[in-house]
Amino acid sequence: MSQLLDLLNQFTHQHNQNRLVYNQDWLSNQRALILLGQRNGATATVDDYGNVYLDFPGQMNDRPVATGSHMDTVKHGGRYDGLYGVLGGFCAIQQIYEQHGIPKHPLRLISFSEEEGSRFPATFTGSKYYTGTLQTEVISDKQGITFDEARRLAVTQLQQLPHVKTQRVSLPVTFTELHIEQGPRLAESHKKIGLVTGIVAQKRYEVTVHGQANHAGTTPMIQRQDAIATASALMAKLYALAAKAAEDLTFTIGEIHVSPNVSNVVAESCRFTIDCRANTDDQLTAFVTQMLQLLEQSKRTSVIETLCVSATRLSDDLRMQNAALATQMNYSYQTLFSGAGHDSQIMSSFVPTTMIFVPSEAGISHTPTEYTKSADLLMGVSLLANSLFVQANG
Ligand code: HGY
Ligand code: MN
Ligand code: MN
Ligand code: MN
Repeated sequence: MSQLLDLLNQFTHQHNQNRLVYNQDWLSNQRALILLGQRNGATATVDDYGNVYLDFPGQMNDRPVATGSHMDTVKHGGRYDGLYGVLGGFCAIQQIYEQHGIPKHPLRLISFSEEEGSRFPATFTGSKYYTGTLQTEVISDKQGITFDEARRLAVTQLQQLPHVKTQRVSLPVTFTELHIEQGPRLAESHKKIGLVTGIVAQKRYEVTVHGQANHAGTTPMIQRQDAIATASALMAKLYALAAKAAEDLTFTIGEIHVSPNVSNVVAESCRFTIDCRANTDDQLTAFVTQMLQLLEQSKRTSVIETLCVSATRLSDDLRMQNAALATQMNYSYQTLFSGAGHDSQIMSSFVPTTMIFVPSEAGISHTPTEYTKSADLLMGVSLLANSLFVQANG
């Protein structure tokens, strides 16, 4: 089982966590995954968005039971978010063939191309493309490279690898995603496994406050249209509004871009992002309605919605099956709701879907200090292996 730890080291070079979709680290990891799968009896397929599917044989040649997660991570991210579900899924499948031989139904490992929306302002593009729910529009990264240019360049290199199929892939029977919790609940409860009941509703926006560039020394305060002054007053009001909202609501301004961003020039524009989430669609809608009214009242402000995902209920049957397995294995577990978004949110509209969490030390994630103990990583893989084994022989 140290295969998982070796693979994590190999796939993260122990330093860089900049696996932004279609960049060099992303490409080398997807390539390494394809070669790893082919060396272990899998048929590899790469679709036109760079999702990698490794199909392992079953005694019957019917729809597979699937596991997987996303290969990309946020900028300045951690070692485990997404990648643990891909490599842990691979190790769990290997465990089944080693210990039990060929299962009745085939098994599929999916490495989704992109989930985070960290390089381009588009999220879940891999699982949305897989499920046929992706609305494409022309978008570019901060260097002006378009999503489609980056996609074609990277995916062509994967699709040219020997023995790689290049087609769309049909949906599996079920989907199970292994993931770090990325929050504090398991660390606080000292439970080893989290079985996920549902995933938050999420909306993201891009807000631009327009001002007028001018001289920092000669422009009287009363005559300024200072975009930073307007934006910072607006942000303070938004945080105050969020503080009064539903208890589980989260409100984050994660990015701020100022133009021209020069110390002796009054700011011409200030663009910032909003990420807000709540356990139910109603709670989120109630907050967002007030938030948009606030933004409308503010002068010279434009707002674009960049993400909208509904709250998602995951499969109770699969979760209860995993609870029974965890009990048999003597693994302490708790059910919990996910404040992080996941590809399972997209998959669950099409096939029965469940998630298995392992603890994040001190609940930290989306930073290089993201950490999960090896023993916890391996327990997650063992439970996943048993879960997939039961499903693939059902
Ligand atoms: O932002 C999230 O919730 C996830 O990590 N994409
Ligand atoms: Mn590297
Ligand atoms: Mn993430
Ligand atoms: Mn993730």
